[in-house]
Amino acid sequence: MMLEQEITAPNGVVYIQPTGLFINNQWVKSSNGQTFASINPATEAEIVSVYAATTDDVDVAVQAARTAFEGDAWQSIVGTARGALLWRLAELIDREKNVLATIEAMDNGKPYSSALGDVDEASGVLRYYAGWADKHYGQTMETSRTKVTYTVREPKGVCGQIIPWNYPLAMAGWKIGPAIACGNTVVLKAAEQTPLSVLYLANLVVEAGFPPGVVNIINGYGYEAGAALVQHPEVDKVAFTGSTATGRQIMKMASATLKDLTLETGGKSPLILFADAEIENAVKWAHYGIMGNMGQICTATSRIFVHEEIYDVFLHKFLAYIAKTSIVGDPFDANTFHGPQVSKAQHEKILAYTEAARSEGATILTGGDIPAARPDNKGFFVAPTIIGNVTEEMSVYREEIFGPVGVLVPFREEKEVIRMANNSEYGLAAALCTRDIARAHRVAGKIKTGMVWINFNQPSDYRVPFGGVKQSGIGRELGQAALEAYSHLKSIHINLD
Ligand code: TXE
Repeated sequence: MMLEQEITAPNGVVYIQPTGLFINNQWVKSSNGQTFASINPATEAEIVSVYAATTDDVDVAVQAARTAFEGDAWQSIVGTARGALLWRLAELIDREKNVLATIEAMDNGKPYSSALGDVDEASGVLRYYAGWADKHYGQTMETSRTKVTYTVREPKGVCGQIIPWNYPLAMAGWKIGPAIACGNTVVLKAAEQTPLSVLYLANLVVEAGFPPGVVNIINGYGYEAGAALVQHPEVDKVAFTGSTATGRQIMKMASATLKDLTLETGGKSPLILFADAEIENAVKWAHYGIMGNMGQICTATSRIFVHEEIYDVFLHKFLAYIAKTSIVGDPFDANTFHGPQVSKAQHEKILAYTEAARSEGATILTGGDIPAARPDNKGFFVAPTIIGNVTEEMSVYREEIFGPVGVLVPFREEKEVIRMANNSEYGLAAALCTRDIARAHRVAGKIKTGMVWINFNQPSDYRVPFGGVKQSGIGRELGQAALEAYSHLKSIHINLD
């Protein structure tokens, strides 16, 4: 197999797809030649195969990142120059917007229009951290007349970054931006389901002028390449976004060398609609909160609590809104809101949840199955699904489904809904709608999550910290907070006596 292949995407875009491992600014094959196929989830057809890193390949990538980190070129570079590299990469991403969004839509299944938004997110976050690269520094502190004491910010070193498949490009931007701004070098591993867009990004890394070994991008299986990256003694920090189960395994593996960790894992986020909520707004954000990106958002509000006074009117409007807005179809059709799930495994997992809900006595209010109409009767599509009549013990209420499946739960008292919202092992995000400003602040303060949206839902902002509490993660990404995650403080004491 070659290291690149010409692809004609379903929308007619023709481009050259890299398929190798990107190490030291060069494309290489995996050491034993192993590959895996990337599938277009809308058609179930293979797009192309890519090389999958072995443990040995991970070692080569980590050594490249280590050599780059210790080397003069990177050690002598100042923040302003690192910022310039990130800025140039952002410019190139914008230049390649059409191709990148095409790859993302084809490989992930998300509508092309949303994929364009992901490309903007990737370049936006890189520009944001380009700005920080020379504005993150230590302090001088007064201790005594005979001493001078100051702190400096130092990079952590080689960062192993493992990203999921729901927002590949955007997640690559979230991870690479702060790491490079702080002066680290990285080995980034993409998810098996969506290997393609980050490989295209790798060519832009070279074009932007990054020294070899500073940004390395590989594909590979989680249990093999991912685990090797986490366990590698030369990796100083691991940043992971993915499932809570894998997060647990990573934590265990990282404990061997007490690695610094940032984990962004699962969620079962609540949306609370109070009786005084502006109803059309509530409907719109309830819909986006669970149907956006086909429900494959870590902060998806999959538990929707509705005050009993507005339950009936909300339900009526919500189902009508879903029917009108969640148009199922080909990701490249401009009318499509709702593409396929990312993979066959996810498709099956989601349908198993709706089946379990049915057999446990819940009521499927809409969806619950493969949509009646699919393009060419193919693709991993799941109909937008809302389930009522659930109990707090049911798996659809408790577990992260990561699909377009929400449960609707009536409530009467504020105290009661806060208890129910917090009754979860997760604590990533929450949203609430009310016109009562005191209630909004009070409830936001009582919800045990890392993020709360009031009178809207979901849109994160790269200027604002992102992350969870409880089993939804450790540490924060985005905003100034991410700089803490990618640098440590060194204290210098000078004796003047
Ligand atoms: O996730 P994994 P999967 C949740 C969601 C979904 C479920 C399963 O509920 O249904 O996870 O998805 C790498 N050592 N989320 O199986 O396994 C893997 O290669 C090191 C929520 O795809 O967590 C990929 O790059 N790495 C989530 C990444 O981890 C390992 C987004 C994520 O895969 C590894 C995705 C190992 N042992 C799924 N095993 C969110 N928080 O947004 C796997 N990986």
